[in-house]
Amino acid sequence: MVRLVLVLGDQLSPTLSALREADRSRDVVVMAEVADEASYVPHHPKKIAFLFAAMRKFAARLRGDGWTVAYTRLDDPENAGSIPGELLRRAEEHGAQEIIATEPGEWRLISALEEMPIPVHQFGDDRFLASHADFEAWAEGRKSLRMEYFYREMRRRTGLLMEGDKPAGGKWNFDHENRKPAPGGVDFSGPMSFAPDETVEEVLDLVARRFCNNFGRLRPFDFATDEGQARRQLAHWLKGGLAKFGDYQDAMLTDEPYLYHGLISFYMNAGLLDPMEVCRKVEQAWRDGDAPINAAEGFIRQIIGWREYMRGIYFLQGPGYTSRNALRHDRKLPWMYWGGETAMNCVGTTVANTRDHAYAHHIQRLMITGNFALIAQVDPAEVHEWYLAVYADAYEWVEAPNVIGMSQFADGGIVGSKPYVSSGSYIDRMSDYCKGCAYDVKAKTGEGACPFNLLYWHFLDRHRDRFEPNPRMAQMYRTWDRMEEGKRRTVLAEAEAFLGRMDRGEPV
Ligand code: FAD
Ligand code: DLZ
Ligand code: SF4
Repeated sequence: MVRLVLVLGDQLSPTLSALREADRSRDVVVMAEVADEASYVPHHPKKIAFLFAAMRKFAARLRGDGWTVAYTRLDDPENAGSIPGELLRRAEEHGAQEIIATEPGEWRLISALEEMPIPVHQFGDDRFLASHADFEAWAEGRKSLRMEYFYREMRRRTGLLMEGDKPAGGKWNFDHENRKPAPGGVDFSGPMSFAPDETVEEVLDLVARRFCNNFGRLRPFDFATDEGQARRQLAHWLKGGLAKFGDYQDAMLTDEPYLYHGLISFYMNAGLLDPMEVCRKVEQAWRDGDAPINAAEGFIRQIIGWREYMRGIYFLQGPGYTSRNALRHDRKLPWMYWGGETAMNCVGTTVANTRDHAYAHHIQRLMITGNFALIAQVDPAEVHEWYLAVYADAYEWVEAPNVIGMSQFADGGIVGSKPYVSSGSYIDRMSDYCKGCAYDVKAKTGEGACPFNLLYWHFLDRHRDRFEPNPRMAQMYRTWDRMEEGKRRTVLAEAEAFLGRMDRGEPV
């Protein structure tokens, strides 16, 4: 009896567990561009175009490998509009009574598959190193789930950067060497540019027609859209970007949206690149003397540490995680996140990068847009929706723990031991944004004072009961308390006035 094999838009890997379980001589692969997936948040047009183009090319590849593929385009008149709808339609068409799938990366779709009237066998997604059972076993009985300990276990398990049972270079973590401020210039050309071929052009026309009101620029579009191109992008970055990745990981520059970052999360998350293969290549570059240990270790930590850890947290915490709001923040996301006017150069630049490229690098996401939303006390559910929509690498399994947990502290401290908040001086140290800003980063109060300086203290003051006992934050409260009382009152009043203007929709 024929079975259907579901392959989702972020499951474009030839070694996918569902494909391994299937029989290519009789089973039918189902792939579908559907309105439900394309609109559950207002995705950036580049994200939709990337996925549809990569899906179409992957379907062609599977056909070339001898699979029967039932592929539905968004504009097909018989398109049922959802993944379950398409599966039912195809099951009837092919007389299938059983479906094989690899577990999706969002609870929403896992439940939809569980509720199907035909049996769906969901196999684990073993493109990740740690299964749910592995992560649960690691988390069992621990008082706190800090990434660092999980990461060490992953190093031992994979053997990456290990010398026997000791970490290469004598230390597990070289993070303190990875915080250099912004360099004067960047001697890496950034990601490769892939001219759209016929398949990509067709998709770009479709996306331009159907998603023209979504936030984000569709063209120019130059992403890789198949495995070969993604591998070329990886090779290009290994050669030109990796060596300085560690040093300038936390730096930000107005005219350099990519610095030394890899731009490979789009491709790994969609299945075009295998994370372990990426890590092995990075390790080899270090062994060959082409990259220092702080770059190789820093990068591998992001993948086998943070990336795996975030997924573990998402599945461990369950479907309710995205509605956590431990700090009870309830402000609406300001219009400037959707391209509205702002005089804050750091926020304006990060949002403009996001609009143009469906990308911002980690420290922009964490310390600019994330930091501002947190100290402005924005509802984390709104922040979560924004991040899920605007970045081409965003799927809930990785976005939610980064936003709800790491960035907004809305999970009450599962991912982070303290909130990632800063005043303007951190941004000034790590970027060139303040030089071109209408606000004065050195001014703590008064006309033109940097809003980060006001909101930082306002946030800490509001949450004193929660954060003062935290030894890692005690120093911040001591500094606040040393400030003269009148000045403290001015800071709080000016912060309130700023938030009032922002809430009224005035440009800030
Ligand atoms: P590089 O800087 O070159 O890093 C290498 C790789 O490490 C990335 O490709 C990524 O796979 C991995 N990585 C690094 N940090 C993390 C992390 N914190 N969590 C998971 N993987 C990590 N990453 C996503 O893939 N999807 C998201 O939706 C996403 N949302 C984020 C939201 C916030 C608020 C923050 C602070 C971070 C988020 N990240 C997300 C993590 C990180 O910002 C991106 O993975 C990274 O910017 C991707 O660009 P890159 O490939 O150039 O990364
Ligand atoms: C993100 C996305 C979009 C925009 N469109 C589709 C689609 O039309 N068809 C599809 O199979 N997958 C799409 N995806 C990816 C899914 O939303 C993703 O598989 C789930 O969110 C689970 O990670
Ligand atoms: Fe951002 Fe403040 Fe610097 Fe302006 S002065 S760029 S608002 S940190």
